[in-house]
Amino acid sequence: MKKPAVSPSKVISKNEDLQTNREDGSGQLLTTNQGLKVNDDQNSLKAGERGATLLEDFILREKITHFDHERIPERIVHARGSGAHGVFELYKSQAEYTKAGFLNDTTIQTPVFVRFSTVAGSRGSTDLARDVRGFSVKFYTQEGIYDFVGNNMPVFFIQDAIKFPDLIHAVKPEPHHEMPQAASAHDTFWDFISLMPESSHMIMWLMSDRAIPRSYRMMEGFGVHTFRLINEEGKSHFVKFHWKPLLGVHSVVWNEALKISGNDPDFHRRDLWEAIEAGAFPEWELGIQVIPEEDEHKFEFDLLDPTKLVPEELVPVQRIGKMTLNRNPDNFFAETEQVAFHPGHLVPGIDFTNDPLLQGRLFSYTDTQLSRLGGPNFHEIPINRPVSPVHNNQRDGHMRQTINTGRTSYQPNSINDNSPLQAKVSEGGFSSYQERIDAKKIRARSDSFFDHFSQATLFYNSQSETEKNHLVDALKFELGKVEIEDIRKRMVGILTQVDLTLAKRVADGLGLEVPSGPEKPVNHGVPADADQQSYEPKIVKSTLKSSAALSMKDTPKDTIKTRKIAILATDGVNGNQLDAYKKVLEAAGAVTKIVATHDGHIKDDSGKLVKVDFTFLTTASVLFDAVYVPGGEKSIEALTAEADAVHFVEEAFRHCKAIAANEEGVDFILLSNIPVKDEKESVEGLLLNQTAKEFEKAIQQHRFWEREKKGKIPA
Ligand code: HDE
Repeated sequence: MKKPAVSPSKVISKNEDLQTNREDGSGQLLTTNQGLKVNDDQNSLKAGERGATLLEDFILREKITHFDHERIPERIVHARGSGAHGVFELYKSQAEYTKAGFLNDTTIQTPVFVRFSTVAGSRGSTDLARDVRGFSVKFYTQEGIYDFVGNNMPVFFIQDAIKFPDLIHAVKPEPHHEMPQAASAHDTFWDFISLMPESSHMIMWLMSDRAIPRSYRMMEGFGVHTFRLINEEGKSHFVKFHWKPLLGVHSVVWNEALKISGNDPDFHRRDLWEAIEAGAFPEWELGIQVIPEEDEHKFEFDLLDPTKLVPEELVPVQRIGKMTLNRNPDNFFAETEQVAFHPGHLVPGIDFTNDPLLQGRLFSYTDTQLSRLGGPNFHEIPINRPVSPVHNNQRDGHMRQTINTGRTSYQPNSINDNSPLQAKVSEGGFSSYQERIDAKKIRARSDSFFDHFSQATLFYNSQSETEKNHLVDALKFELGKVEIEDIRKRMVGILTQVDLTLAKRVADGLGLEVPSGPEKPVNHGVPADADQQSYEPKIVKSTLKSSAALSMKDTPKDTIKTRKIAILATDGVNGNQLDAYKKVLEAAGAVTKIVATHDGHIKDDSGKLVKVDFTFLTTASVLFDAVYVPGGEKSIEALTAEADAVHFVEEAFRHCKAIAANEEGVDFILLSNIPVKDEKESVEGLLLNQTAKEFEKAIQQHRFWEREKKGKIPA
């Protein structure tokens, strides 16, 4: 095993590093930016009390000028995001595969900063858009910054970086009227997709419930591309990176997502923030799929093709470490907005492959920061600077913070003994993996990149019945919003190549005939002089029929930690029942909230005051994971008279959530539109006069999809 890169006592915490830049005005006197104490921050300097304002007022000018320039361009993609600090701990040295210090030394806690995001929407858009989620992790390692810049889906829409601007232009609001915001359900997106069969696999993921996560804390992360791990001997292995959330992978339903967007567009941001504030630190395990270099061509697909995943049945995921997010940022702009990720921020022991999508990204990420963060010194912004030393001859530029001392800023030099000196590989110097390349310079796509459907089919076949239903509904919704009928038809043609039943179900929903196959020519993305035929998708059948890891069905369902439970109660509630349920649920780590007909406090049946968290005006069932209705004659009378209270349980039922009720609370359920005749009738996830422990077990299941089969209730 390699020697530890550094002893733990020497590890610089990012938190300490940031301390030098923190400012706290508590109890301090107000000053200008020049440190001048300000005497009057209420009135500008005028010629007389009612007089014109004087240009001389440098205090007013400084304040207004700063304000005028307080916005920077939002990210062209992934503009909407939320961040948190944490640590990464390694379970076992991976020296066999990589010499990266943070993947060798189990005694080091590597500081990380993570940013989750949606892709298409603007900075202020809803968290619940049907979209891919970004999953970026900045590791502040002892050998420099390593950025993992991934998504919550393991594949991508396109195979070559040159198509990225087209993809994003197609999904963003349409240029003539800037609509719709944060949504792919419009003509230009599906026009592009229907002409790009290579996106079929990603479309399956995007139309699945993975695109509407319950929480950032409950989604997976993927590096997407195949990367390389390089060990001390210089041997390379291919690797796919995964993040597996310890809370399991959970989603909301589409009808719920639409309503959350209105009720709390910050739903995911708030969820992450509140969990960390409450000390319920989100955790993910880092997984790797390692493939020996010799096996590069052993698969039915090309490892360099980012529209393909490596099924876990073929190469198991080894869990090698754990990331825990344990601290919220102090300041959103300084940290979450200014953080700059780049898949090209590497450490020795990790390297790229020739995936043509990855190769293009390696250009884009620095380039975009130049306009977003205003110049080449963005690495000096506190959140971006490494905890390891930086020495080079790069100088000057906008907003330079470092004061480089000495006469030389060039190399070779004799004046400063040639410093800073290049590092030998044995001293930790980075040296690119020496891959053998013997090829023509050519604009082309590899023949091995033309199987566009086999893994889309594999994904579809791996879904549970419920997941398939949701995927069909998502396609019917999205294509139903498309106005140009030819685009809808072309998409159904593409779907015939994924699965005929899928195509038929979507076509039925759209009132279309199922075509015998994709339109010809199916692919308009053909170079001018290329032979159309050679760009036709190849029909390859995957030998693997299904892969359990692609479904969310069997991911862990053994905890209710951080789940939000609404307790519907008002004056006269049965205090014993309320307390007993609260105790059990909170002991299991859930968060309970009292939702009442009025704010302030309610009085239970023994006269005890109970604090109200929300009224039916200030919250909604879609913001909770489960609902409990305790008994109490007066309380239930008032709730029955409150239409929003009845709607609350009906909607929770429609969204397949666990619902519990006791005594008079059961009458409340029976009076609602929830299809249950009496308390003896067994309905999945509906717990009438049962114990709080039973309720806890039900909440662990997250959702009771069986209910959907019996039809939706109006809610
Ligand atoms: Fe990005 N991407 N991307 N991307 N991407 C950006 O960089 C780009 C791609 C991803 O939280 C931008 O700093 C190109 C794949 C995340 O700050 C930009 C291509 C994956 C984030 C950019 C891709 C990603 C970005 C915008 C195709 C998953 C948010 C702001 C060649 C593996 C990072 C920025 C954050 C952000 C370019 C494709 C993930 C413009 C050209 C594939 C998570 O540079």
